[in-house]
Amino acid sequence: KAGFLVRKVHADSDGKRTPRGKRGWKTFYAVLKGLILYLQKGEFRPEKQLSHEDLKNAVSIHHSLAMRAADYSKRPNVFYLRTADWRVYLFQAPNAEQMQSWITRINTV
Ligand code: I3P
Repeated sequence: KAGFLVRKVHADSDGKRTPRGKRGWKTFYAVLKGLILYLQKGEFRPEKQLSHEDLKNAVSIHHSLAMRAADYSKRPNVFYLRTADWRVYLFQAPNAEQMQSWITRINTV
């Protein structure tokens, strides 16, 4: 599965609140391959090599949980992703259908 997602980092590993200055929304082209959610910045080209930064942004979804962010109302179609090491991300999908599709795919790998 692949598509554009806008990401906000809410908590770093061990659940520590991500500090100010690192909490802004950023657009990525997301590709879910196996247990890794790759997040590529900039224009997407299938043949493009993943940059060092792309690899740093990759998220392991092994033992992670995705769920609709029912308590977050500033933007529509937002879901939480909580990873095994207690990072918390918010992801905004382009529409409700895409949001549900990402949640289902992440939770059923
Ligand atoms: C953050 C940025 C986010 C905002 C966040 C800010 O600033 O403005 O958009 O979240 O608020 O800290 P920065 O880019 O300097 O990290 P919202 O869009 O959800 O308001 P927060 O600290 O209350 O999460």
